[in-house]
Amino acid sequence: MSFTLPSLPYAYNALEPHFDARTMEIHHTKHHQAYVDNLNKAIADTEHASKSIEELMSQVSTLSPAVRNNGGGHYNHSLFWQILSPNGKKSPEGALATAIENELGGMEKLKADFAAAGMTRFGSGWAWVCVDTNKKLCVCSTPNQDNPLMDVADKKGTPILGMDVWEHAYYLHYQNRRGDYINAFWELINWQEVEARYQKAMN
Ligand code: MN3
Repeated sequence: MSFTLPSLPYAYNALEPHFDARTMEIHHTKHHQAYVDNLNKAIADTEHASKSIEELMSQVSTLSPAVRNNGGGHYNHSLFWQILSPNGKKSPEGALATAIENELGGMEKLKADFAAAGMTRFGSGWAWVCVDTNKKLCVCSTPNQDNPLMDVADKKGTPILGMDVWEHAYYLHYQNRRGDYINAFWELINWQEVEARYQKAMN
C-alpha cells in the first residue's frame, strides 16, 4: 500500500480572488505531491508501509524525521483542501456552534485567537482548531509539518480546522502579508466540513 495525492474537490481557480490559481496548483501538484512521494519512499519495504496516516502520526517519535515531516505534510494538506470551499457554509451551526460559544468564547474570539495562532507561529507551521483529549475545543499551532495528532505535539487532539502558514501557501499573491492571507482563509472555510469533522471527533 502506498499513499496517493488526493484530488481537489474544486478547480485550482475556484478560490479566487482569495487564493490564486497558480498558488493552488503549485501547492497541490508540487508541494503536496512531494510530501506523498517522500512519505512513500520513507516507509517502503518497512513494517510501517501498511499503517494508516493516523497510526503513523500517533507514533512519529519512534519514526524517522522523513516520516514526521512528509507524513505530517500529507495529513495536513489532505485536511486543508477539504475544509476550504468556494461556496461552503458561511458559519457553523448546531453542536459545533454551541461548543464554539461555550468553550472558545464565541466566533469573534475564535477568529481572533486563530489569527493570532497563525501570526505568532514563527517561520513555517500550522494553526489549528482541535477537539482535545477531554473532548473540548482548543486553538493551537504547530511548527513545520507537525500536527496535534502527533505523539510529539505539545497540545494533542483531533484537528477539525487547519491553516497552512508556510510562505508557499501565500507568497505569490500576498508576499509577506500573512495577516491578509489569514483573513482570506477565513472567507473560504467550509463550515459544513468542519461540523462533520467535529461530530466524528466527538464520537
Ligand atoms: Mn503547504
